[in-house]
Amino acid sequence: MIVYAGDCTGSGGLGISHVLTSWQPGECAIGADSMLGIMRYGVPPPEVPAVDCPVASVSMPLLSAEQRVEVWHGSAPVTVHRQGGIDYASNGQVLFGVYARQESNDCFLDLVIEESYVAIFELLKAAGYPHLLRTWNYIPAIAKVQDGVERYHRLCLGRYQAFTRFDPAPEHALPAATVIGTTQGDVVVCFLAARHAGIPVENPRQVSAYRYPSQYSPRSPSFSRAMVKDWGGRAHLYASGTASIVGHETRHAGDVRAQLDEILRNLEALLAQAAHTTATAFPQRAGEALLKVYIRRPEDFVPVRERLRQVLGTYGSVLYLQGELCRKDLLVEIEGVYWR
Ligand code: 3EB
Repeated sequence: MIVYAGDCTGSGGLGISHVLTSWQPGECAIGADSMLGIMRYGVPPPEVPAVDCPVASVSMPLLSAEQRVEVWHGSAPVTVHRQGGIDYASNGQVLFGVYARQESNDCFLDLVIEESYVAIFELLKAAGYPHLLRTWNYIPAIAKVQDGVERYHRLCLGRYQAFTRFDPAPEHALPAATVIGTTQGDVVVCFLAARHAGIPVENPRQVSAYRYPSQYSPRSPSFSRAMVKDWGGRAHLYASGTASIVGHETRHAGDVRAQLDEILRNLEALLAQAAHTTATAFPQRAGEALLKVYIRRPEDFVPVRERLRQVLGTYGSVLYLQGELCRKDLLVEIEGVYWR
């Protein structure tokens, strides 16, 4: 049963749907042969019907009662591959991949991440989908210190190394991204790539993450605030995990409600900037969207949901997840797919 379906019409279109985990094959209007990938969240992750496509299993509690998974699907049949630990599916225009890696004690996270991204870039080049549009990085114990360096900082370091190896000046082609901490399980990197480039968008209210001062990380985070991609008739905007950050500083430490309102202002500004740079309007409340809301403390779920419902009404579909955020003072973060 599809709860909320994104667009998947037109040639080469890409759709994203939130589907109840209780769905049975045949009951779901998405053709099994056009599924590019599934992202499932839960501890343990929910069962999904056996379909031949990459499945990301993220050990992260789903706070909403309704169990849903996110399905990425196209309008063309996919071919599915497995190569060096990476599962990926492509359909001629878009490639969706999942790289899940178990960590060993003798390997620091920067090296794990560098190797993962090098493998991803090599795969994308070889497969003919060289443009990385969007990544999701789910990392066990993201805030833990590993040999004197916080693991999020190690992630930034390893990611930076990999990006600069393939492009000495990657600032203007960085993908949108999310980095969230999990409590257990593999390092999971999901990614979306295309044959043709998208347009990265920055947020005028925020310092570009790749220009953050070094107090946040020895190497600045390699991501853009959003990526706009025209799939041929339909345009999508992938908003990176957006937090209560203005300039480069956290705002409203300790106040989840004020952080949420700051995030909504940031998303508003991001969508306005996207309209300006790409000449495509993505209205925050009149268009369509799928959102994922990451909440640090489970007790903040109900007030956050109440406030979001107040602001957004019944617009779009929202998954509420409990995860650890990259900075200790952040309580909530929102990522989104917008389309029109
Ligand atoms: C921030 O804006 C909040 O390192 O890829 C959000 C989304 C954050 C992605 C990343 C980090 C990343 O800095 C943290």
